[in-house]
Amino acid sequence: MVENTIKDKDRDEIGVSKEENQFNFGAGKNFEIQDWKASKPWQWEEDGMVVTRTQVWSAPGCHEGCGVLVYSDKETGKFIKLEGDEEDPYNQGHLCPRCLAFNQVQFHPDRILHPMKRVGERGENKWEQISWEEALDTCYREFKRISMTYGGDAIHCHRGTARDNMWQVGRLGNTFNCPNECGVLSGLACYLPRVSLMIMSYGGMQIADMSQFFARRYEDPNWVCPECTIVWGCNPTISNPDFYMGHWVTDVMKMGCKLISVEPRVTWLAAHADIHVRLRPGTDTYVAMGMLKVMIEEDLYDHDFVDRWTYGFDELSERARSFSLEDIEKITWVPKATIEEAARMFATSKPANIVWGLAIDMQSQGTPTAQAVAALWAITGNLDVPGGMCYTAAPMGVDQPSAGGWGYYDLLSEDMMKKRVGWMEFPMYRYGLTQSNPDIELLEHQQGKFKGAWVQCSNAIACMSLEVEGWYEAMKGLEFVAAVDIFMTPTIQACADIVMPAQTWAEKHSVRAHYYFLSAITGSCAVEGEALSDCEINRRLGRKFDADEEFKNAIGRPLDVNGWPWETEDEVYDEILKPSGFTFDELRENGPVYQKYEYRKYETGGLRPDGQPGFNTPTGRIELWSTLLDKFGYDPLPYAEEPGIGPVTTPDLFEDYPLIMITGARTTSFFHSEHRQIPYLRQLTPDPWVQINPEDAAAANISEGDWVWIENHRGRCRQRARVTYEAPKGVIAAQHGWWFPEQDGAEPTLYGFRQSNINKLLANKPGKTGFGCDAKCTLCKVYRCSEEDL
Ligand SMILES: Nc1nc2c(c(=O)[nH]1)N[C@H]1C(S)=C(S)[C@@H](COP(=O)(O)OP(=O)(O)OC[C@H]3O[C@@H](n4cnc5c(=O)[nH]c(N)nc54)[C@H](O)[C@@H]3O)O[C@H]1N2
Ligand SMILES: Nc1nc2c(c(=O)[nH]1)N[C@H]1C(S)=C(S)[C@@H](COP(=O)(O)OP(=O)(O)OC[C@H]3O[C@@H](n4cnc5c(=O)[nH]c(N)nc54)[C@H](O)[C@@H]3O)O[C@H]1N2
Ligand code: SF4
Ligand SMILES: [Mo]
Repeated sequence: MVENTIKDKDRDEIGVSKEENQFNFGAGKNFEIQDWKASKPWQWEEDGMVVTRTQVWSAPGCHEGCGVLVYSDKETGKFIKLEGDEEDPYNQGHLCPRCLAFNQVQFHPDRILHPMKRVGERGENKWEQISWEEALDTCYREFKRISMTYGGDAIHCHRGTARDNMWQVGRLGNTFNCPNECGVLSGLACYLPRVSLMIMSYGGMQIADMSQFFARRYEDPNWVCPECTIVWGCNPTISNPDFYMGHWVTDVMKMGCKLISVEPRVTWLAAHADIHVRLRPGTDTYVAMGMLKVMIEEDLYDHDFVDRWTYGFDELSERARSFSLEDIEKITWVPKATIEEAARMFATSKPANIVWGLAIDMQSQGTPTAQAVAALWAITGNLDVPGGMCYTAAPMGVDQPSAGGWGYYDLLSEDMMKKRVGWMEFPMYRYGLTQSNPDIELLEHQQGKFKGAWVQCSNAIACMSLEVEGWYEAMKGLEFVAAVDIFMTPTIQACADIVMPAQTWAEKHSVRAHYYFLSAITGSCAVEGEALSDCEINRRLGRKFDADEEFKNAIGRPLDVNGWPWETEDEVYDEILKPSGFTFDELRENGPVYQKYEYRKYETGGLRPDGQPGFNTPTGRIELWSTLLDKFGYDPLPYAEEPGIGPVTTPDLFEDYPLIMITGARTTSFFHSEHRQIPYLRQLTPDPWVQINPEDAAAANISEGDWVWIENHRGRCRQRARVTYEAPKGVIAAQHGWWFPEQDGAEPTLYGFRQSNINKLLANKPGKTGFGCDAKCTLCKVYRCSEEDL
């Protein structure tokens, strides 16, 4: 057994040390670069247009950052069109409708083009254009006042889902002396339940290897095509989720990879799968435990890997054996034979991997679910092998700015770190993450602790918040709120005092540090109005605090400690890139730069800061029995429970609300709450829809296209019925993030954000570890809207 590198003292006090508490666990030290270079320069001229190679990352948002060629007018610099960059190894020229409709974003008449201040009461939709200086000075004055009067922890910095500006939100907050930064999604139920589990018991993050670590992709001789992949609670052909492209899955299918789909609906992938594990929503842990049981009892696991590299296999075996497949069949609706078949297919395919998704996080037992599913790839020896589940690295030592890894820890005192909401209650939050806990935050809001909010890239009340009215009231009651966005939103209308315009990706610079490559975002189009990049806004505001001796003395920050010491925006990027040896300009010249990728890093010492073989966990092994979960008082093994609300847990509610509800399955038309005002995209999906099985629809006298109420004990909203066998009998699937930019922005309408808001039916209720929430498995009933309702 190798020595423990995580320092117990640090962990017990405020978490782990700065170096260890980074997202980039598993970073290799080898910064050798792959022998590949884009054949085209970063910019050239063609037919009176300037063509620029860049990456799409944020505003309008997306997780991906696909490679595109942007054509702009040589004279005016105005955006003309874009094309997928076929040379880009990541998306290989593919584009979604959202990128193809980008011109309607760039030139949309509703874009926020100037800083504005509220002139009427909150919610009156009365705004007056102001200068940048006035906007930033007001923010500076107000956040300084709040921080000095009530403490920096009376401010909440709202961020949205992963985009380039995530770290900027946190760092700006730290500059105000604010430790609280997160999206308001209950239980941080987007990827982080999985990520935190992997960091704690696997010592880093793994992702299914579809050759994306190599610039030459499928052609690279080091890569091996998986023989089987499980797509679990994920719909990547639509969502391209979390730095993953759906077409990679269909590419390997064409090369012969078998597919298992663990999915209640008949998605395209489920319909094309070798095995469709059509489970009841929220019962994933039972399915995973059943598969583990079969693999262990039929001796289908990798003995060599398990013996040498894992910890707690016997205990896991005992736990898995305690489940009965007959019970699992009853609980999950999945025939015993299907579970056996899936377990055998996965365990006997070498290599095999799992593309997992949001449905794992969106159950209150997100942590044990992730633990059970990850154990499937661990005991079959699919870790860090070609075509398996591979450790990601901070490419060339550059932290992923999206994850917030970069730039923390130098501004907050240890005392302030301890005040980060949730860090004391939920110790797992201290591992590799920087977010506060939104569930406790909401309670503290309701007790009046919070006085101010910085809202950047988040549409909290229309999209992120499950407790919609709770967050609405909380944010409306604050003393000061400032927001940065590209469009007005219900959230901004409801609560903001100052609004600032953000640049789109076509207008700004940024850096993309992916799990395996670095690239420059070189937006070069003319800026619409007075928009600034998120980074520049934060840099300008942050520098006001840096220059304020009174503030620093009051909060006890040494005068020479500055959050934003850089004179220009590009200097920020040069700083981020420093470990790689590239400057921003050099990176731009080169196109995506791939670090040499090594497999089986646990054998060579590449996964641990001390260079020893093994994994970066307390035991140095993959912890199937987690020493850290145990230490924190949780069950160290994966366990299965019914969802918080459901036919078994709440039979009384089930009598009144007999349908199980999935929410938030993605569509290609929209990214979350965005794009509702983009004509091309709205045409694809004009109304919110809810999928309902034909038998359930017939029983409720609902026909295709009818407006229906979806209702439960918490509230109701209306969407249009899509009657389809895609939804299993007894289950509906409703969309999230809906508001109507065409409606009145003032109170009480606020762009109609309550009308179809499915989150009104959901509650803030995180799992025991503080991770996960039941957003994709609750109860409801559905009935037709009357004429009057419409
Ligand atoms: N019921 C239900 N609810 C859900 C989900 C679900 O599955 N079901 N999914 C949840 C998940 S996983 C997530 S991650 C959240 C997402 O929630 P959010 O991240 O809040 O959603 P978005 O609508 O993508 O982004 C919010 C705002 O950011 C703005 N924006 C986009 N890009 C930029 C930029 O570069 N700069 C700035 N300043 N603003 C920008 C957009 O215009 C938009 O107004 O929603 C959650 N809500
Ligand atoms: N076009 C588009 N792309 C997006 C986004 C977007 O808004 N629009 N959002 C981005 C964000 S922030 C995220 S987090 C990702 C999420 O992307 P994914 O991880 O793909 O998640 P979803 O599409 O929410 O759900 C995936 C599938 O889980 C199924 N499912 C529902 N409940 C359960 C269950 O209990 N168990 C199992 N096994 N499956 C279940 C649903 O039917 C759905 O098909 O997408 C990202 N990409
Ligand atoms: S919308 Fe599609 S093509 Fe555009 S960046 Fe996102 S995933 Fe890539
Ligand atoms: Mo997400």
